[in-house]
Amino acid sequence: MPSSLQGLDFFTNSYELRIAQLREEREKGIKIVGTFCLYVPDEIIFAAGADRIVLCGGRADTIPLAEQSLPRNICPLIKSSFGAVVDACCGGNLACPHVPLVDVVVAEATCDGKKKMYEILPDYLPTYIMDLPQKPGSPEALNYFLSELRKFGKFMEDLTGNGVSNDALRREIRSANETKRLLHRLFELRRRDPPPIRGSEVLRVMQKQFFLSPDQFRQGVSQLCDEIEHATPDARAGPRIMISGCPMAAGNTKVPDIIEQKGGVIVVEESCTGTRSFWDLVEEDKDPWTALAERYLEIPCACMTPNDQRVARIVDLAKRYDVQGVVYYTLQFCHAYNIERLRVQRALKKEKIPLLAIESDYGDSDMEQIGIRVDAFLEMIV
Ligand code: BJ8
Repeated sequence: MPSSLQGLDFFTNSYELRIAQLREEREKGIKIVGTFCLYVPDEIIFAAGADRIVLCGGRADTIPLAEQSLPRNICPLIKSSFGAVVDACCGGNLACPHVPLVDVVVAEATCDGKKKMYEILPDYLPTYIMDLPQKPGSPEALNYFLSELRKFGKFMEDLTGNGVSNDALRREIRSANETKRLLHRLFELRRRDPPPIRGSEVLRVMQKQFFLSPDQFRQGVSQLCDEIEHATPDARAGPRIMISGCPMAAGNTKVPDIIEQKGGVIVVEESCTGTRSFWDLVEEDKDPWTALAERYLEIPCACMTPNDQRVARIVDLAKRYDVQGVVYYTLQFCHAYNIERLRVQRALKKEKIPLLAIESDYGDSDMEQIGIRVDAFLEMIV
């Protein structure tokens, strides 16, 4: 069903503009950084005068190429991302325009699959790897991460020839916080009954957050919020659903599309393409490096241990959005999110909120089966 929200067209139409902008920047010598994870602070990249795009792959067509080098039984996001790099760097024809725009990849030590893929990436693109403390709540974690951020800042200075000053960092922290506040405004509107925008539409917007420039993205979200606040929404009756789990990179909308086709109403997503990217702001009134280190260590990613804050966040969001059921989404072979499901399920059970676990890849062979399970779940919770 086509959307009645015209503000969504902005995001579709801005794609070519952004590609042209990035090409122009490269011609002027501005460095473009490719990243794969929320843990790499955009604020440092922008403060150094560089630009960034996120290279996480959500497309299925780049996977066979990746499987020529990587094992088949690893997460599709890793394979899709790697396949796009190999294709672009070896003159392939899959027309992924993002990779050739990138001067360098800034990667991060998160899950095993990504870490090992990053060891092969330098065969194709210059790669810098930022380390992360695996126990972010430990007393040593903050200092360690702070030193990693400073090293990364130095790397960016050497790459661009620009200093990363505290003033520039503060400016970028304020800018990123502005984006986060706007997303809070959009997500707040989704608490309405019925919500004024579909979850699959919000996901497509959120995916653009990782591609558009901050200014472009804010313009689009702001216009969308203005429109929603003044529009009469289409009636959307059905059980209120939260999706929680792995990120859904651009090109991957399979599960939300199925949930909505079956009559579920998605009201919030606890993922890196949902609340995890914007929920917590960076403190603006302290040393900017420390403020960044503190905020980024709070990202509730299942690669970290223990990850109590994620479990608490999910319960909190479920209550806040009057959620009637949680669809727990794991990308195939993502052990971190898959195993953490158990703790999430127990916490939700205490609140009498049912959970449906779906593990899937980027193919379409399981669509019918997922549809049957979603159907049964929705019937159970109404
Ligand atoms: S902060 S979720 S973006 S690591 S690649 S962990 S799906 S097996 S993407 Fe992630 Fe950063 Fe955490 Fe977010 Fe699993 Fe696949 Fe690994 Fe993945």
